Amino acid sequence: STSLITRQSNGFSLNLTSEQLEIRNLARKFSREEIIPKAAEYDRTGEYPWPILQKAWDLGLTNTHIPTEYGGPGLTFMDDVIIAEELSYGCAACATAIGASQLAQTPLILAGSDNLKREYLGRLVAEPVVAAYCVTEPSAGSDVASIKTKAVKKGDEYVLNGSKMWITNGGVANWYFVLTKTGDSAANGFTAFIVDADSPGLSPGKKEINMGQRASDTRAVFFEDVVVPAKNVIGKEGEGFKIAMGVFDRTRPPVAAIGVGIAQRALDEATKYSLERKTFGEVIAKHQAVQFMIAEMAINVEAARLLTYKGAFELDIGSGRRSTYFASISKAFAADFANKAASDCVQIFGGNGYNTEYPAEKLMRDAKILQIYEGTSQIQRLIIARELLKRAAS
Ligand code: CS8
Ligand code: FAD
Repeated sequence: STSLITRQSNGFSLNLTSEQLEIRNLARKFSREEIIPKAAEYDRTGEYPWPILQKAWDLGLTNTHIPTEYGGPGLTFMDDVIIAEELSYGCAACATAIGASQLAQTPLILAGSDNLKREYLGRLVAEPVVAAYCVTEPSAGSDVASIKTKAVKKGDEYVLNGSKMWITNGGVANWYFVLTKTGDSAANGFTAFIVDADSPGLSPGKKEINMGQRASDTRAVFFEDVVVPAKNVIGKEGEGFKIAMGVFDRTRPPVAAIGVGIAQRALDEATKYSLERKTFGEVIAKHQAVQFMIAEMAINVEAARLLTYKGAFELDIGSGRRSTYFASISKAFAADFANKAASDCVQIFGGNGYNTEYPAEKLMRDAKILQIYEGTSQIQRLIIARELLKRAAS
């Protein structure tokens, strides 16, 4: 893959390269033409947006991190956040369905054996199927180290028992990344696996009916004596926790990008509406209180996008240092601001903003989960403070 650094050898630049602009235009056109017209209907029915995913796959807008040696496009994180923003501008549920599959691929790309990569990344390249990332459990979300799903080694196999909760793509995945507990400490007591969806004993629960992103497929996933070959361990036994944390460092900037997409859409819809709607004899855009809400949205959209690019840039420079700090800063800022922007968009639409005939309320429902999944806004702050204090103390 072409790294951002080699593309921008003149030093610091806020210009997108011609290649990045091309990628953005492709994703933008797709989002405007194929996603926006159908988003409200998918939201209403909760149907999984397979036709959209299929077309995104055809265009090369999914599986972007899969390296070229495994048949993928090997794009950069910068490319990825550009795509994620455009897709979520159209519909955040579609961006999440695609993003969750990329989340599941990341541990494999990061730490999987060549054979595992060939097999499981290969499937995603061969046809438009998706994967899922199973960490959270009914009694453990923020506190990953307290998960209970067990993997017990028997010869050349492991037997998995336990249940996962809130798994995106839980009912539609071809394979699952699964974090299990195999020892005592966070540092070396967890083991990560790739598990085939058709493994006997693995069963997804019912589709959860959520507040927003309703076309995204969220389910519990149950494991009852599921036999997994030892070759499906990612990395080595005991390395799972650190692999999962390393994955979040790489997937939080793309989640931030979903927030930027929602916020930009909120700004655009609010601006357009403010120039149409009249009160007291003039368009509401003439009222300073409305202008200030729009200006505030613009300030924060720009800031959220820059922080997201910074998170991606830190990953693309590949210096080997942990990019935990910027990943969490971008995710926390964009997630929190997307909620403010969507709420202000509803406000500018007035009563119409509260109604499903207009796009504003969906943005607000879709934004909320960004403060919860991939680590809550509180957990991002905990991580940022830990990173900061660790540096200050050293
Ligand atoms: O529990 C951690 C945490 O991140 N919690 C949040 C959980 C979370 O984000 N869940 C998301 C689930 S997936 C999801 O929601 C998908 S949404 C749908 C898809 C959308 C796509 C668009 C924590 C709170 C950060 C840390 O927990 P602790 O138990 O306090 O662990 P620590 O003591 O900090 O660390 C234990 C060891 O791990 C090492 N570590 C920690 N962070 C990292 C990173 N990289 C590598 N290694 C790491 N970032 C740490 O150093 C410890 O090892 P030592 O050897 O002891 O030094
Ligand atoms: P809890 O951990 O119980 O937290 C409850 C509240 O307490 C939160 O406000 C939290 O911020 C706060 N809190 C907890 N600990 C602290 C602390 N130390 N300091 C301050 N505040 C704290 N998980 C996956 O593994 N894969 C997926 O694909 C996936 N997709 C999801 C999709 C959806 C739609 C949803 C709803 C969730 C998804 N999740 C997924 C799970 C998600 O990551 C968790 O819900 C999230 O990490 C929070 O965990 P929890 O729900 O158990 O909340």
